[in-house]
Amino acid sequence: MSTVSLHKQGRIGVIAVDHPPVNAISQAVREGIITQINAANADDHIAAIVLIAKGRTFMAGADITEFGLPPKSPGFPQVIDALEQSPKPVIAAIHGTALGGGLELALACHFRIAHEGAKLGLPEVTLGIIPGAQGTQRLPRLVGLPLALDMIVSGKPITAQKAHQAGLVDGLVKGEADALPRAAIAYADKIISDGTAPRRLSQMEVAQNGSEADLLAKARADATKKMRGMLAPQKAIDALEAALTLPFEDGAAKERSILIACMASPQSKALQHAFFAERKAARLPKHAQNATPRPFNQIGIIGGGTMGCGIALACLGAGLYVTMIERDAEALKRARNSIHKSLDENLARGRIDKAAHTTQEALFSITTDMTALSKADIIIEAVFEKMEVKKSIFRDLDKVAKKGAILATNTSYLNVDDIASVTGRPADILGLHFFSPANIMKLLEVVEAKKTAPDVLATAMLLAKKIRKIAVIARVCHGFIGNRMLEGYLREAGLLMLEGAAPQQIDKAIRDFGYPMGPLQMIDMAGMDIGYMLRKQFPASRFDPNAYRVMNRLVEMDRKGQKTGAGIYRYEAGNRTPLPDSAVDKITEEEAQKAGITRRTISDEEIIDRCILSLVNEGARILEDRIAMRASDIDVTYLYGYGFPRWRGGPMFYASQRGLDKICDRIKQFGETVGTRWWTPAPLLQKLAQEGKTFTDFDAE
Ligand code: 3H9
Repeated sequence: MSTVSLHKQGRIGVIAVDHPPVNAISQAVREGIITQINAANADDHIAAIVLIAKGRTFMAGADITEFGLPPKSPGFPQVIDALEQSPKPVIAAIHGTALGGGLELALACHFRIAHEGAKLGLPEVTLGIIPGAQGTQRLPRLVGLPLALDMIVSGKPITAQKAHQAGLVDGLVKGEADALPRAAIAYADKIISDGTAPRRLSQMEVAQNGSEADLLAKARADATKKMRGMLAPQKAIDALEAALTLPFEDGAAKERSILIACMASPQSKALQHAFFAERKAARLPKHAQNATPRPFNQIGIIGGGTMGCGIALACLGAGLYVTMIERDAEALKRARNSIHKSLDENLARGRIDKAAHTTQEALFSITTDMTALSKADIIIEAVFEKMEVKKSIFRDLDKVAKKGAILATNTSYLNVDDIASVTGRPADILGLHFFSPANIMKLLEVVEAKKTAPDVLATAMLLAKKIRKIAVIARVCHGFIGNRMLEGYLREAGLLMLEGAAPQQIDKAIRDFGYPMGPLQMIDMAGMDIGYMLRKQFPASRFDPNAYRVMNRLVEMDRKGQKTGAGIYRYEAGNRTPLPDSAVDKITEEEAQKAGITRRTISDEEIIDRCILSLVNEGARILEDRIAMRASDIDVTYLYGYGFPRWRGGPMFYASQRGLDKICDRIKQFGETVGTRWWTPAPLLQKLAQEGKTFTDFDAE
């Protein structure tokens, strides 16, 4: 079967692209479309042409795997020309998603119809580039500047309905998806009988009313604020401005030169890495690849606190039955109210409709009777982070759960092998580490314990997909991937404070690096007492004696963070803005003196390197210990669980991009200035640096 075929249906030539899984516009697709357009135009029996795609979607964009490789002919401009210049009318018939280059090809066609379930968008900025197949020039000509700005700068797709209202598509096809080919033929037939001439968007002008300069300025300001640190959105606005001020050909040339510059940028490489890393993370390890997931539709959740309720909401949203267990009537009432309140809020904010609200209410039940879990397929324990409490629950579960049920713990630090060992079914046990709030946060660490069965792992990954989480597989160690690395990051923030950097300097430096918030703001938000209690559970020798001096004192003064109105920062009533506090400065100075530390001026560069390179160094150990399967999994963990800036690709990609030799040297430098206990390069890092390799090379091997 050829990648692009042409068949005739009456007077219509149907060009069908068939390039699974998403009909990405590879060289073969580009060549095929040109060949078949020429063939259709040369055929006297064909009066109009339909461009359609087979499989689950219309073309989802340029083939990203070709990026960075030498260009292969024919390029996009030739395909666009062939479509737009066709003397016979060309109609794009869209189902699934028309994204990026896919939508740009559709815009080069003379008319567009779409199935009602389709989505249309130009998501290039999410890959650090701009639409480069004249999308920035044609889209505003068709739908006007405001919507074009919205779609291109945000990168978010719009629904077929909205596209229809805006004139982006000329016809909307209702019913089953297989109605589209018939509707496309009917539409083309009508174009022929009406004698409608091809409509070429490049020959139109962008409608203008004098508000354009303001719109562009607002878009630039919004992008600076909402897409902090990202270059592509600003560049996309430049290209859209060209559509207003230049003739089509010149605007298209400007777009192309911006695209080429963006393609070469470190940001686009990082964002493309993030795209593929996210998809790679979903792949099971070899030993589980042939495992058949166990069927599931009933989820048990033990514990109705913030975490348990968040997990329940995520499961309800996916249409799963949830039975929640609470320990007494009062806790039960609180958890039930919390679930109903959240569902009501979702309804009020338009996140779900009335039917979904009713369904989700009906899917939920709560009781204090553990035996209600006897039918559950997957049971997730989400109680207090204490080993003895968890073990006791798993002993009970072992008695109650049906044979073959999967028993998961939502621990964020504790040893899952130890928890599994108290049951007679360790193969059915694994960790599912959700991040709070669990109904919102995308990351799920799936922790494979020593005895976890392959089909249990496969089931957990399927559950993650169903509840729309980005799952990363981790193995057992203290804190798994994410929190094990976080320890060093927070340690350095604590030490930097003691050594002389003000909290606001530390947080600003990390925000300027691209995080949404700095480490100390984060600690205040999460509550300092959590770390305080957790540290008490482990031997003091695993922590730096100075890192938590200030935080410990603050907790002991009942300054736990935002929730007590004061922590590392102070907060005014009803306001979450962190304000500097001289009382904390005083405590810090006292603690530095006790620790024998002479405070000094610290540069932002040192703050960034100490916080970020501590992540990288521990990440290298995690990789070496096989806690993570791939460096890119560590990146995904940090992008989705900890706010690491996506346009930097994740800590491991960032280090690779900077050069592992340079990273190693910097770590050794810190070893000389602040001590070697934490600042000795991980053996894997040293090895890769010596061999001139990157973490990406390590993944590829
Ligand atoms: C562009 O178009 C530039 C233009 O302006 C022209 C410049 C000249 N290329 O996501 P999934 C793979 S930039 C290559 O799991 P879903 C993906 O890696 C592009 N491969 O499926 C995965 O591979 P594997 C603008 C691609 O159903 C498999 O397909 N377009 C591409 O959850 C399945 O993908 C975009 O940014 C691609 N373009 O979601 C759209 N897309 O199985 C990017 C996917 O080996 N794509 N693959 O892991 C998407 O957003 C989603 O894939 C989509 C389907 C929503 C389409």
